[in-house]
Amino acid sequence: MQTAWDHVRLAAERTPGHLAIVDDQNDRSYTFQQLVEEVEAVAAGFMEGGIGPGQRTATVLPNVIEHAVAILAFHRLRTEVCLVNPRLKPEEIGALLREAGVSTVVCTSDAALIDAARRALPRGAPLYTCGGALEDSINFASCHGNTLHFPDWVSPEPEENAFILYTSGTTGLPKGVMIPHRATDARVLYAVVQCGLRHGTHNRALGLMPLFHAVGFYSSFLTTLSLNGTYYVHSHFNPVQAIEIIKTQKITFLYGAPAHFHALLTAPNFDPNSVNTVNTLVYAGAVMPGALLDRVSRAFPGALMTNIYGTTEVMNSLYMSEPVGRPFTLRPGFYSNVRVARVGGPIDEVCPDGEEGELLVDATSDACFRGYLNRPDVTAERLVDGWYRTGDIVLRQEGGDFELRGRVDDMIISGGENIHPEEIELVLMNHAAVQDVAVVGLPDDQWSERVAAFVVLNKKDVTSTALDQWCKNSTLANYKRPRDYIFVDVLPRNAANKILRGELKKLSPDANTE
Ligand code: 01A
Ligand code: AMP
Ligand code: MG
Repeated sequence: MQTAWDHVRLAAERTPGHLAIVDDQNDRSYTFQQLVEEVEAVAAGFMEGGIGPGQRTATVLPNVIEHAVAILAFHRLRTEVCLVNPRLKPEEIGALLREAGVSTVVCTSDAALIDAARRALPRGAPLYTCGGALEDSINFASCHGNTLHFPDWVSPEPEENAFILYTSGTTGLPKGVMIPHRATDARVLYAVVQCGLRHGTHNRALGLMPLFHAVGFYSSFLTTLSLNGTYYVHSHFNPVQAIEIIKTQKITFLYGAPAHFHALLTAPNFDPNSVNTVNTLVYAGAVMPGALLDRVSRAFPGALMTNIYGTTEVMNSLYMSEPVGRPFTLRPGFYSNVRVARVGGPIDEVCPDGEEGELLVDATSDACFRGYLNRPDVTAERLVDGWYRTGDIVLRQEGGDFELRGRVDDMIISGGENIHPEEIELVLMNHAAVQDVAVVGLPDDQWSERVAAFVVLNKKDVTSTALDQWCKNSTLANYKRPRDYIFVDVLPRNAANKILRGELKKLSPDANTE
């Protein structure tokens, strides 16, 4: 078993002088040797701040270079790292940090976030900020300890948590997915086996995917470093700048959500000649609409393209090489053992080929998570007798390929982010003018699915702009806000009073009347 830190330090032994990571904000870059030294120095700084093995730590950061360093330094100290999405509102972030019982946080220098983090931490706990220290926080840039007496690296037990990654649930706080160190190798290897990567210093990756998601950390960042390639930091996604980096740095490996590729192709400076060094193009997180798939493949004619289906919980399960013309077709990956079971039925009620059912994934694979933090109830629902219930509806074709058909639940995937309608409905229902509301995902070229709210107003009148402002002022993260409001007289419901979301999806958003 190699942990993430092992992958990086062993890569550094192989090519100490090769560039490991390059920052897009300033001139900073680290060779593998310098990266190891930087991580050790920061880990020593954390240790002087009282951080040590067995504790739970957290980051709330975009893809800045400090984020990569902080994660590795926390692993070097054998802490369990909670990676929290900085796009969540401070109130929700604070609740997650409290729930996880973290001993320290590295976050941005946003005052409201610092305040929320401070209130979630035990009294006197160190709080590190990137981009300047505020109030009683410590500037991360000055977190360098003395490595002279720093303890030698002791590998953690395979079942120790490397990470707590978050995935949103129907209601309430996002669930913490506990990922052990033994999962690391499998979570890195699948991309090498299935996406056409080879070991070597020729690999140059642009870090499009957020480091706080499974794909961003394991498949983009760690895979690149373990191959002795160079990871180019992209601190805030900006398609114009991304194209500039691809061109000037001769990027070879791009791993993104469909929404990243949509943005790149629509950027004013996009030119296939600027991106022709890309030879490995991978997307994951959502279906890439067929029309976009065609455009991407024409824009990157020299790249081998792979569609990767996976989950935070079990990582890669299905994939498709050269997906053009078959956006919903996937096949099992090299370590996956999957089955299709009747929706709502027991796990051994396997559906015959050609029949829709829920995709179950072998949970005995090394890549699999250990359960949800503090949520034995949900863990027991999703992890059943060695199988993980994905919640995705698929159909197995006779030849062994799988076709993705939808979701068991009402989850929307916008830009590769999961959004549960219930969470948004709750916020909108609290508005005085809203009598009834249902949120659904509508097909969208940019976001794969876009959030739309069908609203029944009571006697009070309200505009969609006012409802949007209401959401902005709520605890809901901004990216979850509805992009369309459609005002209707009544919501279609069945005899059991359940909203018929399928019927709503058929209503054209052009029916929007403000
Ligand atoms: O009205 P405003 O100003 O608030 O609009 C803002 C944002 O709210 C909005 N926005 C979004 C989204 C979104 N996902 N859906 C709808 N709206 N994200 C942002 O866009 C306006 C501009 O805001 P921004 O902060 O500048 O946004 P960008 O930086 O341009 O963000 C767009 C991105 C596509 C980059 C961002 O959504 C993103 O990074 N998405 C990728 C998410 C991802 O990494 N998904 C994979 C998760 S791992 C789980 C998984 O699926 C998997 C798959 C395979 C696991 C394992 C395997 Cl093997
Ligand atoms: P998460 O719950 O954040 O780990 O996201 C995993 C979910 O994203 C899966 O259950 C799928 O619904 C969706 N997903 C991930 N990759 C793909 C893909 N390549 N195509 C379609 N849906 C995907
Ligand atoms: Mg942006």
